[in-house]
Amino acid sequence: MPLRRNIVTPISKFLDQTRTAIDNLTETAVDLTTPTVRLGVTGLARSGKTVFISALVHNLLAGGRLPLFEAASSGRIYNTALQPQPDDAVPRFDYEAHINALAKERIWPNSTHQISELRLTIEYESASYLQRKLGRGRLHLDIIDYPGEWLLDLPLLNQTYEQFCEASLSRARKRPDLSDDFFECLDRMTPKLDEEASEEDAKALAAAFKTYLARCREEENALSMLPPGRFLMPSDMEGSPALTFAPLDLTKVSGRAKNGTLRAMMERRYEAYRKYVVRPFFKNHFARLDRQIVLVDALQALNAGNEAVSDLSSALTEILNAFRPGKRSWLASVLPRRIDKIVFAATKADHLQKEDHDKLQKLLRKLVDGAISKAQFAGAEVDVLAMASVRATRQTTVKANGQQMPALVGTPLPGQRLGDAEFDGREEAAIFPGDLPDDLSQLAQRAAEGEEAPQVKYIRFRPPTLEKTAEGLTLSLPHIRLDRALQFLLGDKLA
Ligand SMILES: Nc1nc2c(ncn2[C@@H]2O[C@H](COP(=O)(O)OP(=O)(O)OP(=O)(O)O)[C@@H](O)[C@H]2O)c(=O)[nH]1
Ligand SMILES: [Mg+2]
Repeated sequence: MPLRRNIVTPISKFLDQTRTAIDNLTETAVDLTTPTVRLGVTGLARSGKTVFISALVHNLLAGGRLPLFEAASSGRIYNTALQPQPDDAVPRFDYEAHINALAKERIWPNSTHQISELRLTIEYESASYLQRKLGRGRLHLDIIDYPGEWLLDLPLLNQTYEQFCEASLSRARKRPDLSDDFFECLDRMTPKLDEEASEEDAKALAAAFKTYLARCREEENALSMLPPGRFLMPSDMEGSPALTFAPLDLTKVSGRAKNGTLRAMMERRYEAYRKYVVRPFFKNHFARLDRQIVLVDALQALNAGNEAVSDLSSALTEILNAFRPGKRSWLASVLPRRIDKIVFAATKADHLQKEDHDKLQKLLRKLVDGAISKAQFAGAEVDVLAMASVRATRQTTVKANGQQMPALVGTPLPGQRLGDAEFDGREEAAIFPGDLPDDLSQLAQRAAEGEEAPQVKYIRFRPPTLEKTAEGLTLSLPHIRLDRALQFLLGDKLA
Protein backbone atom coordinates (compact mmCIF):
# COMPACT_ATOMS: atom_id res chain seq x y z
CA MET A 1 0.00 0.00 0.00
CA PRO A 2 2.62 2.64 0.94
CA LEU A 3 4.51 1.70 -2.26
CA ARG A 4 1.43 2.38 -4.40
CA ARG A 5 1.00 5.74 -2.72
CA ASN A 6 4.56 6.71 -3.48
CA ILE A 7 4.10 5.99 -7.14
CA VAL A 8 0.70 7.61 -7.54
CA THR A 9 1.50 10.97 -5.97
CA PRO A 10 4.36 12.11 -8.22
CA ILE A 11 2.62 10.89 -11.39
CA SER A 12 -0.59 12.73 -10.61
CA LYS A 13 1.42 15.85 -9.81
CA PHE A 14 3.29 15.46 -13.06
CA LEU A 15 0.01 15.12 -14.96
CA ASP A 16 -1.32 18.25 -13.30
CA GLN A 17 1.71 20.18 -14.41
CA THR A 18 1.49 18.84 -17.94
CA ARG A 19 -2.18 19.67 -18.15
CA THR A 20 -1.60 23.24 -17.02
CA ALA A 21 1.18 23.57 -19.57
CA ILE A 22 -1.07 22.18 -22.33
CA ASP A 23 -3.87 24.56 -21.32
CA ASN A 24 -1.45 27.43 -21.61
CA LEU A 25 -0.30 26.23 -25.01
CA THR A 26 -3.82 25.90 -26.40
CA GLU A 27 -4.57 29.35 -25.13
CA THR A 28 -1.56 30.80 -26.92
CA ALA A 29 -2.20 28.78 -30.06
CA VAL A 30 -5.55 30.53 -30.54
CA ASP A 31 -3.80 33.90 -30.81
CA LEU A 32 -0.12 33.33 -31.30
CA THR A 33 0.79 36.86 -32.23
CA THR A 34 -0.69 38.80 -29.32
CA PRO A 35 0.92 38.52 -25.91
CA THR A 36 -1.47 38.12 -22.98
CA VAL A 37 -1.23 39.19 -19.38
CA ARG A 38 -3.55 37.39 -16.97
CA LEU A 39 -4.15 39.67 -14.04
CA GLY A 40 -5.60 38.24 -10.84
CA VAL A 41 -7.53 40.71 -8.72
CA THR A 42 -7.83 39.39 -5.24
CA GLY A 43 -8.78 40.63 -1.84
CA LEU A 44 -10.94 39.65 1.06
CA ALA A 45 -14.68 40.23 0.88
CA ARG A 46 -15.67 43.88 0.38
CA SER A 47 -12.09 44.95 -0.19
CA GLY A 48 -13.01 46.65 -3.46
CA LYS A 49 -12.24 44.13 -6.26
CA THR A 50 -15.31 44.79 -8.39
CA VAL A 51 -14.94 48.54 -8.06
CA PHE A 52 -11.23 48.30 -8.94
CA ILE A 53 -11.81 46.27 -12.11
CA SER A 54 -14.67 48.50 -13.23
CA ALA A 55 -12.65 51.68 -12.62
CA LEU A 56 -9.54 50.29 -14.33
CA VAL A 57 -11.42 49.22 -17.45
CA HIS A 58 -13.46 52.43 -17.51
CA ASN A 59 -10.38 54.66 -17.27
CA LEU A 60 -8.63 52.73 -20.04
CA LEU A 61 -11.67 52.70 -22.33
CA ALA A 62 -12.66 56.31 -21.67
CA GLY A 63 -9.12 57.74 -21.78
CA GLY A 64 -9.22 58.78 -18.11
CA ARG A 65 -6.60 60.92 -16.37
CA LEU A 66 -3.68 58.52 -15.85
CA PRO A 67 -0.53 60.69 -15.61
CA LEU A 68 1.57 57.99 -13.92
CA PHE A 69 0.65 55.33 -16.50
CA GLU A 70 3.31 56.27 -19.01
CA ALA A 71 1.94 54.53 -22.12
CA ALA A 72 -1.34 56.44 -21.72
CA SER A 73 0.03 59.81 -20.61
CA SER A 74 2.56 59.91 -23.46
CA GLY A 75 -0.24 59.23 -25.94
CA ARG A 76 1.11 55.86 -27.10
CA ILE A 77 -2.19 54.00 -26.61
CA TYR A 78 -4.25 54.11 -29.83
CA ASN A 79 -7.15 52.00 -28.88
CA THR A 80 -8.54 49.95 -26.01
CA ALA A 81 -11.48 47.63 -26.59
CA LEU A 82 -13.35 44.86 -24.81
CA GLN A 83 -13.04 41.48 -26.57
CA PRO A 84 -14.63 38.06 -26.18
CA GLN A 85 -12.78 36.34 -23.34
CA PRO A 86 -10.70 33.20 -23.94
CA ASP A 87 -12.35 30.88 -21.37
CA ASP A 88 -15.82 29.81 -22.47
CA ALA A 89 -16.69 28.15 -19.19
CA VAL A 90 -16.06 31.19 -16.96
CA PRO A 91 -18.77 33.87 -16.56
CA ARG A 92 -18.00 37.28 -18.05
CA PHE A 93 -17.32 40.14 -15.63
CA ASP A 94 -20.43 42.29 -15.94
CA TYR A 95 -18.57 45.50 -16.68
CA GLU A 96 -21.50 47.38 -18.24
CA ALA A 97 -23.84 46.81 -15.28
CA HIS A 98 -21.16 47.76 -12.75
CA ILE A 99 -20.11 50.93 -14.52
CA ASN A 100 -23.71 51.94 -15.01
CA ALA A 101 -24.30 51.55 -11.26
CA LEU A 102 -21.18 53.52 -10.37
CA ALA A 103 -21.21 56.34 -12.88
CA LYS A 104 -24.93 56.83 -13.61
CA GLU A 105 -26.85 55.68 -10.55
CA ARG A 106 -24.05 56.52 -8.13
CA ILE A 107 -24.45 53.26 -6.23
CA TRP A 108 -21.73 50.74 -5.44
CA PRO A 109 -22.02 47.39 -7.25
CA ASN A 110 -23.45 44.38 -5.45
CA SER A 111 -21.22 41.84 -3.77
CA THR A 112 -19.88 39.18 -6.17
CA HIS A 113 -19.57 35.56 -5.18
CA GLN A 114 -18.35 33.90 -8.33
CA ILE A 115 -15.24 33.87 -10.44
CA SER A 116 -15.48 36.00 -13.58
CA GLU A 117 -13.28 37.22 -16.37
CA LEU A 118 -12.93 40.06 -18.89
CA ARG A 119 -10.57 40.57 -21.85
CA LEU A 120 -9.38 44.00 -22.82
CA THR A 121 -7.15 44.49 -25.87
CA ILE A 122 -4.77 47.43 -25.89
CA GLU A 123 -3.22 48.69 -29.15
CA TYR A 124 -0.16 50.82 -28.58
CA GLU A 125 2.90 52.27 -30.17
CA SER A 126 6.12 51.04 -28.66
CA ALA A 127 8.42 53.54 -26.96
CA SER A 128 11.39 51.86 -28.66
CA TYR A 129 12.37 52.98 -32.18
CA LEU A 130 13.11 49.43 -33.35
CA GLN A 131 9.82 48.02 -32.07
CA ARG A 132 7.93 50.88 -33.71
CA LYS A 133 9.39 49.91 -37.07
CA LEU A 134 7.76 46.49 -36.62
CA GLY A 135 4.34 48.10 -36.39
CA ARG A 136 1.77 48.65 -33.65
CA GLY A 137 1.86 46.48 -30.58
CA ARG A 138 -1.15 44.64 -29.17
CA LEU A 139 -1.63 43.30 -25.68
CA HIS A 140 -4.51 41.24 -24.32
CA LEU A 141 -5.26 41.94 -20.69
CA ASP A 142 -7.34 39.17 -19.13
CA ILE A 143 -8.67 40.24 -15.76
CA ILE A 144 -9.84 37.60 -13.32
CA ASP A 145 -12.08 38.49 -10.37
CA TYR A 146 -12.54 35.88 -7.66
CA PRO A 147 -13.56 35.88 -4.02
CA GLY A 148 -10.57 36.40 -1.74
CA GLU A 149 -11.90 33.92 0.80
CA TRP A 150 -11.19 31.13 -1.67
CA LEU A 151 -7.55 32.11 -1.72
CA LEU A 152 -7.24 31.53 2.01
CA ASP A 153 -8.28 27.94 1.35
CA LEU A 154 -5.03 27.18 -0.41
CA PRO A 155 -3.12 26.36 2.79
CA LEU A 156 -5.79 23.71 3.47
CA LEU A 157 -4.38 21.66 0.60
CA ASN A 158 -1.36 21.07 2.77
CA GLN A 159 -3.26 20.48 6.02
CA THR A 160 -4.54 17.16 7.31
CA TYR A 161 -7.93 17.19 8.97
CA GLU A 162 -6.21 17.00 12.35
CA GLN A 163 -4.09 20.08 11.59
CA PHE A 164 -7.12 21.95 10.29
CA CYS A 165 -9.00 21.19 13.53
CA GLU A 166 -6.10 22.31 15.68
CA ALA A 167 -5.54 25.59 13.78
CA SER A 168 -9.25 26.46 13.57
CA LEU A 169 -9.99 25.73 17.22
CA SER A 170 -6.96 27.64 18.46
CA ARG A 171 -8.11 30.69 16.47
CA ALA A 172 -11.67 30.28 17.74
CA ARG A 173 -10.53 30.00 21.38
CA LYS A 174 -8.96 33.45 21.12
CA ARG A 175 -12.39 34.92 20.51
CA PRO A 176 -14.80 33.38 23.03
CA ASP A 177 -17.11 36.35 22.45
CA LEU A 178 -17.66 35.13 18.90
CA SER A 179 -17.20 31.37 19.27
CA ASP A 180 -19.21 30.60 22.45
CA ASP A 181 -22.19 29.11 20.63
CA PHE A 182 -19.99 27.02 18.37
CA PHE A 183 -18.04 25.57 21.34
CA GLU A 184 -21.30 24.86 23.12
CA CYS A 185 -22.47 22.87 20.07
CA LEU A 186 -19.09 21.12 19.86
CA ASP A 187 -19.30 20.08 23.54
CA ARG A 188 -22.77 18.63 22.94
CA MET A 189 -21.49 16.62 19.98
CA THR A 190 -18.23 15.37 21.52
CA PRO A 191 -19.79 12.33 23.27
CA LYS A 192 -21.37 11.32 19.93
CA LEU A 193 -18.20 11.53 17.84
CA ASP A 194 -17.58 7.79 17.78
CA GLU A 195 -21.23 6.89 17.43
CA GLU A 196 -23.07 6.31 14.17
CA ALA A 197 -23.13 9.58 12.21
CA SER A 198 -26.35 11.49 11.74
CA GLU A 199 -26.87 14.12 9.06
CA GLU A 200 -28.73 16.27 11.61
CA ASP A 201 -25.66 16.44 13.85
CA ALA A 202 -23.36 17.17 10.93
CA LYS A 203 -25.64 20.00 9.81
CA ALA A 204 -25.90 21.47 13.31
CA LEU A 205 -22.11 21.50 13.72
CA ALA A 206 -21.48 22.98 10.29
CA ALA A 207 -24.15 25.64 10.84
CA ALA A 208 -22.67 26.64 14.23
CA PHE A 209 -19.20 26.87 12.70
CA LYS A 210 -20.48 28.93 9.78
CA THR A 211 -22.26 31.35 12.13
CA TYR A 212 -19.04 31.79 14.08
CA LEU A 213 -17.10 32.54 10.86
CA ALA A 214 -19.74 35.02 9.74
CA ARG A 215 -19.51 36.83 13.09
CA CYS A 216 -15.72 37.06 12.73
CA ARG A 217 -16.22 38.80 9.41
CA GLU A 218 -18.72 41.40 10.68
CA GLU A 219 -17.52 44.97 10.27
CA GLU A 220 -16.64 45.60 13.91
CA ASN A 221 -14.49 42.44 14.12
CA ALA A 222 -13.07 42.47 10.59
CA LEU A 223 -11.09 39.23 11.00
CA SER A 224 -9.50 37.88 7.83
CA MET A 225 -8.31 34.31 8.43
CA LEU A 226 -11.57 32.47 8.03
CA PRO A 227 -11.13 29.19 6.17
CA PRO A 228 -12.87 27.22 4.70
CA GLY A 229 -13.62 30.07 2.29
CA ARG A 230 -16.73 28.51 0.75
CA PHE A 231 -18.52 28.51 4.09
CA LEU A 232 -18.91 32.27 3.69
CA MET A 233 -18.93 32.27 -0.13
CA PRO A 234 -20.55 28.97 -1.14
CA SER A 235 -21.33 29.98 -4.72
CA ASP A 236 -23.30 27.07 -6.25
CA MET A 237 -22.18 24.59 -3.56
CA GLU A 238 -24.54 25.77 -0.81
CA GLY A 239 -25.78 22.81 1.24
CA SER A 240 -23.55 20.19 -0.39
CA PRO A 241 -21.93 17.55 1.86
CA ALA A 242 -18.47 18.91 1.00
CA LEU A 243 -19.56 22.08 2.81
CA THR A 244 -21.26 20.34 5.73
CA PHE A 245 -18.41 19.70 8.13
CA ALA A 246 -16.66 21.47 11.01
CA PRO A 247 -13.46 21.18 13.01
CA LEU A 248 -13.67 18.82 16.02
CA ASP A 249 -11.74 18.74 19.27
CA LEU A 250 -9.71 15.62 18.46
CA THR A 251 -7.81 15.81 21.76
CA LYS A 252 -10.98 14.43 23.37
CA VAL A 253 -11.00 11.20 21.35
CA SER A 254 -8.39 8.55 20.77
CA GLY A 255 -7.44 6.06 18.07
CA ARG A 256 -8.49 6.12 14.43
CA ALA A 257 -12.03 7.08 13.50
CA LYS A 258 -14.19 4.03 12.67
CA ASN A 259 -16.13 4.02 9.41
CA GLY A 260 -19.65 5.38 9.70
CA THR A 261 -19.02 7.51 12.80
CA LEU A 262 -19.58 11.28 13.00
CA ARG A 263 -15.83 11.77 13.33
CA ALA A 264 -15.10 9.77 10.16
CA MET A 265 -17.85 11.65 8.31
CA MET A 266 -16.38 15.06 9.20
CA GLU A 267 -12.92 13.99 8.13
CA ARG A 268 -14.16 12.52 4.85
CA ARG A 269 -16.06 15.69 4.00
CA TYR A 270 -13.05 17.84 4.78
CA GLU A 271 -11.05 15.69 2.35
CA ALA A 272 -13.82 16.05 -0.26
CA TYR A 273 -13.71 19.82 0.18
CA ARG A 274 -9.99 19.83 -0.53
CA LYS A 275 -10.31 17.52 -3.50
CA TYR A 276 -13.41 18.85 -5.25
CA VAL A 277 -13.38 22.51 -4.29
CA VAL A 278 -9.94 23.83 -3.45
CA ARG A 279 -7.77 21.86 -5.81
CA PRO A 280 -9.74 22.54 -9.04
CA PHE A 281 -9.95 26.24 -8.24
CA PHE A 282 -6.24 26.39 -7.72
CA LYS A 283 -5.37 24.41 -10.83
CA ASN A 284 -7.86 25.97 -13.23
CA HIS A 285 -7.47 29.59 -12.33
CA PHE A 286 -4.69 30.37 -9.97
CA ALA A 287 -1.84 28.49 -11.62
CA ARG A 288 -2.40 30.46 -14.83
CA LEU A 289 -2.06 34.01 -13.51
CA ASP A 290 0.86 36.22 -14.53
CA ARG A 291 0.37 39.19 -12.26
CA GLN A 292 -1.59 39.92 -9.14
CA ILE A 293 -3.09 42.87 -7.36
CA VAL A 294 -4.07 42.21 -3.76
CA LEU A 295 -6.56 44.73 -2.45
CA VAL A 296 -6.44 45.26 1.28
CA ASP A 297 -9.01 47.20 3.27
CA ALA A 298 -6.46 48.19 5.88
CA LEU A 299 -8.72 51.00 7.09
CA GLN A 300 -11.42 48.56 8.09
CA ALA A 301 -8.89 46.49 10.03
CA LEU A 302 -7.42 49.60 11.68
CA ASN A 303 -10.94 50.63 12.54
CA ALA A 304 -11.60 47.31 14.26
CA GLY A 305 -8.36 47.42 16.30
CA ASN A 306 -5.16 45.54 16.95
CA GLU A 307 -6.54 42.02 16.71
CA ALA A 308 -8.01 42.62 13.26
CA VAL A 309 -4.68 44.08 12.13
CA SER A 310 -2.62 41.11 13.32
CA ASP A 311 -5.14 38.75 11.75
CA LEU A 312 -4.81 40.67 8.49
CA SER A 313 -1.06 40.23 8.74
CA SER A 314 -1.46 36.42 9.04
CA ALA A 315 -3.78 36.47 6.03
CA LEU A 316 -1.17 38.37 3.99
CA THR A 317 1.45 35.81 4.96
CA GLU A 318 -0.78 33.00 3.71
CA ILE A 319 -1.47 34.89 0.49
CA LEU A 320 2.24 35.39 -0.16
CA ASN A 321 2.88 31.73 0.56
CA ALA A 322 0.38 30.87 -2.14
CA PHE A 323 1.74 33.29 -4.77
CA ARG A 324 5.42 32.49 -4.91
CA PRO A 325 6.08 29.56 -2.64
CA GLY A 326 9.65 28.84 -1.59
CA LYS A 327 11.34 25.92 -3.34
CA ARG A 328 10.67 23.43 -0.60
CA SER A 329 6.98 24.20 -0.38
CA TRP A 330 4.53 21.62 -1.75
CA LEU A 331 2.96 24.36 -3.85
CA ALA A 332 6.17 24.87 -5.80
CA SER A 333 5.72 21.42 -7.33
CA VAL A 334 2.40 22.30 -8.98
CA LEU A 335 2.76 26.02 -9.54
CA PRO A 336 4.59 27.21 -12.63
CA ARG A 337 6.69 30.20 -11.53
CA ARG A 338 4.71 32.70 -13.50
CA ILE A 339 3.56 35.39 -11.13
CA ASP A 340 6.38 37.89 -11.42
CA LYS A 341 4.76 41.06 -10.07
CA ILE A 342 2.45 41.51 -7.11
CA VAL A 343 1.07 44.82 -5.96
CA PHE A 344 -0.51 45.19 -2.54
CA ALA A 345 -2.89 48.11 -2.51
CA ALA A 346 -4.53 49.67 0.53
CA THR A 347 -7.90 50.58 -0.97
CA LYS A 348 -10.41 53.32 -0.25
CA ALA A 349 -7.71 55.92 0.50
CA ASP A 350 -10.28 58.58 -0.43
CA HIS A 351 -11.58 58.21 3.14
CA LEU A 352 -8.41 59.92 4.30
CA GLN A 353 -6.87 63.31 3.74
CA LYS A 354 -4.11 63.54 1.19
CA GLU A 355 -1.46 63.89 3.92
CA ASP A 356 -2.47 60.50 5.29
CA HIS A 357 -2.18 58.57 2.01
CA ASP A 358 1.56 58.08 2.53
CA LYS A 359 0.97 57.04 6.12
CA LEU A 360 -1.53 54.40 4.98
CA GLN A 361 0.96 53.18 2.39
CA LYS A 362 3.67 52.90 5.06
CA LEU A 363 1.37 50.96 7.38
CA LEU A 364 0.58 48.47 4.62
CA ARG A 365 4.27 48.25 3.66
CA LYS A 366 5.03 47.27 7.27
CA LEU A 367 2.33 44.60 7.21
CA VAL A 368 3.56 43.22 3.87
CA ASP A 369 7.25 43.28 4.89
CA GLY A 370 6.32 41.42 8.06
CA ALA A 371 4.34 38.90 6.00
CA ILE A 372 7.20 38.46 3.49
CA SER A 373 9.66 37.69 6.26
CA LYS A 374 7.28 35.08 7.73
CA ALA A 375 6.20 33.56 4.40
CA GLN A 376 8.27 31.00 2.52
CA PHE A 377 8.16 33.61 -0.21
CA ALA A 378 10.65 33.44 -3.08
CA GLY A 379 11.11 36.26 -5.58
CA ALA A 380 8.52 38.28 -7.60
CA GLU A 381 8.67 42.03 -7.57
CA VAL A 382 6.39 43.50 -4.91
CA ASP A 383 5.01 47.03 -4.75
CA VAL A 384 2.82 48.58 -2.08
CA LEU A 385 0.58 51.59 -2.50
CA ALA A 386 -2.41 53.41 -1.07
CA MET A 387 -5.11 54.05 -3.65
CA ALA A 388 -8.79 54.60 -4.32
CA SER A 389 -10.19 52.99 -7.45
CA VAL A 390 -13.00 55.54 -7.29
CA ARG A 391 -12.46 58.79 -5.41
CA ALA A 392 -15.78 59.54 -3.74
CA THR A 393 -14.58 62.63 -1.84
CA ARG A 394 -12.97 66.00 -2.43
CA GLN A 395 -10.47 67.66 -0.17
CA THR A 396 -11.39 71.04 1.37
CA THR A 397 -10.83 73.22 4.43
CA VAL A 398 -13.60 74.16 6.80
CA LYS A 399 -13.58 76.76 9.56
CA ALA A 400 -14.28 75.15 12.91
CA ASN A 401 -13.69 76.69 16.38
CA GLY A 402 -12.03 79.68 14.73
CA GLN A 403 -9.50 77.45 12.92
CA GLN A 404 -9.19 76.32 9.32
CA MET A 405 -9.38 72.51 9.39
CA PRO A 406 -8.85 70.07 6.50
CA ALA A 407 -12.00 68.10 5.69
CA LEU A 408 -13.43 65.68 3.12
CA VAL A 409 -16.57 66.50 1.18
CA GLY A 410 -18.78 63.78 -0.27
CA THR A 411 -22.31 62.40 -0.17
CA PRO A 412 -22.53 59.95 2.76
CA LEU A 413 -24.48 56.78 1.97
CA PRO A 414 -28.07 56.81 3.23
CA GLY A 415 -28.24 55.54 6.81
CA GLN A 416 -24.63 56.46 7.71
CA ARG A 417 -24.49 58.16 11.11
CA LEU A 418 -22.21 60.71 12.66
CA GLY A 419 -23.07 61.57 16.25
CA ASP A 420 -26.80 62.23 16.28
CA ALA A 421 -27.00 63.01 12.58
CA GLU A 422 -28.23 60.43 10.09
CA PHE A 423 -27.48 61.06 6.42
CA ASP A 424 -30.14 60.72 3.72
CA GLY A 425 -27.85 59.86 0.76
CA ARG A 426 -28.70 63.09 -1.08
CA GLU A 427 -26.95 65.93 0.76
CA GLU A 428 -23.22 66.50 0.67
CA ALA A 429 -21.38 66.82 3.96
CA ALA A 430 -17.91 67.91 5.10
CA ILE A 431 -16.35 65.34 7.41
CA PHE A 432 -13.19 65.47 9.50
CA PRO A 433 -11.61 62.03 9.17
CA GLY A 434 -9.71 60.69 12.19
CA ASP A 435 -5.92 60.48 12.25
CA LEU A 436 -4.16 57.29 11.27
CA PRO A 437 -1.73 55.90 13.83
CA ASP A 438 1.88 56.62 12.80
CA ASP A 439 2.96 53.14 13.53
CA LEU A 440 1.38 49.73 14.04
CA SER A 441 3.18 49.47 17.40
CA GLN A 442 0.92 52.30 18.62
CA LEU A 443 -2.04 50.02 18.02
CA ALA A 444 -0.42 47.12 19.85
CA GLN A 445 0.43 49.45 22.73
CA ARG A 446 -3.14 50.70 22.94
CA ALA A 447 -4.37 47.11 22.98
CA ALA A 448 -1.84 46.19 25.72
CA GLU A 449 -3.16 49.10 27.78
CA GLY A 450 -6.64 47.66 27.40
CA GLU A 451 -7.69 50.50 25.14
CA GLU A 452 -9.40 49.18 22.04
CA ALA A 453 -11.34 52.22 20.84
CA PRO A 454 -10.75 52.71 17.11
CA GLN A 455 -8.85 55.79 16.05
CA VAL A 456 -10.15 56.05 12.52
CA LYS A 457 -13.89 56.04 12.22
CA TYR A 458 -14.83 56.48 8.63
CA ILE A 459 -18.10 57.35 7.00
CA ARG A 460 -18.98 55.58 3.75
CA PHE A 461 -19.78 57.81 0.80
CA ARG A 462 -21.74 57.37 -2.43
CA PRO A 463 -19.77 57.26 -5.68
CA PRO A 464 -19.09 60.80 -6.93
CA THR A 465 -21.02 62.87 -9.46
CA LEU A 466 -18.93 62.93 -12.63
CA GLU A 467 -17.44 66.35 -13.32
CA LYS A 468 -17.84 68.12 -16.67
CA THR A 469 -15.27 70.12 -18.58
CA ALA A 470 -15.88 73.72 -19.66
CA GLU A 471 -16.88 72.27 -23.06
CA GLY A 472 -19.54 70.12 -21.41
CA LEU A 473 -17.68 66.78 -21.75
CA THR A 474 -18.26 64.35 -18.90
CA LEU A 475 -14.99 63.27 -17.27
CA SER A 476 -14.23 59.69 -16.34
CA LEU A 477 -14.44 58.35 -12.77
CA PRO A 478 -11.84 60.05 -10.56
CA HIS A 479 -9.35 57.88 -8.65
CA ILE A 480 -6.27 58.05 -6.47
CA ARG A 481 -3.11 56.38 -7.79
CA LEU A 482 -4.92 53.85 -9.96
CA ASP A 483 -2.43 54.95 -12.63
CA ARG A 484 0.49 53.97 -10.42
CA ALA A 485 -0.92 50.48 -10.01
CA LEU A 486 -1.37 50.24 -13.80
CA GLN A 487 2.20 51.39 -14.44
CA PHE A 488 3.60 48.75 -12.09
CA LEU A 489 1.40 45.97 -13.48
CA LEU A 490 1.52 46.76 -17.21
CA GLY A 491 4.18 49.41 -17.86
CA ASP A 492 6.88 46.96 -19.00
CA LYS A 493 4.43 45.09 -21.28
CA LEU A 494 3.66 48.29 -23.19
CA ALA A 495 7.24 49.55 -23.38
N1 LIG B 1 -14.91 55.40 -1.19
C1 LIG B 1 -14.59 54.27 -1.81
N2 LIG B 1 -15.24 53.14 -1.49
C2 LIG B 1 -14.91 52.01 -2.13
C3 LIG B 1 -13.88 51.94 -3.11
N3 LIG B 1 -13.79 50.68 -3.54
C4 LIG B 1 -14.71 49.97 -2.86
N4 LIG B 1 -15.40 50.77 -2.01
C5 LIG B 1 -16.44 50.39 -1.05
O1 LIG B 1 -16.25 49.03 -0.73
C6 LIG B 1 -17.42 48.28 -1.05
C7 LIG B 1 -17.00 46.94 -1.61
O2 LIG B 1 -16.44 47.12 -2.89
P1 LIG B 1 -16.51 45.93 -3.96
O3 LIG B 1 -15.68 46.36 -5.12
O4 LIG B 1 -17.90 45.49 -4.19
O5 LIG B 1 -15.73 44.84 -3.13
P2 LIG B 1 -15.44 43.33 -3.53
O6 LIG B 1 -14.06 43.05 -3.09
O7 LIG B 1 -15.76 43.11 -4.97
O8 LIG B 1 -16.46 42.60 -2.58
P3 LIG B 1 -17.09 41.12 -2.75
O9 LIG B 1 -17.62 41.02 -4.15
O10 LIG B 1 -18.14 41.11 -1.69
O11 LIG B 1 -15.97 40.18 -2.47
C8 LIG B 1 -18.20 49.13 -2.03
O12 LIG B 1 -19.56 48.84 -1.92
C9 LIG B 1 -17.85 50.52 -1.58
O13 LIG B 1 -18.67 50.90 -0.51
C10 LIG B 1 -13.18 53.16 -3.41
O14 LIG B 1 -12.26 53.22 -4.24
N5 LIG B 1 -13.58 54.27 -2.73
MG1 LIG C 1 -16.97 41.90 -5.91
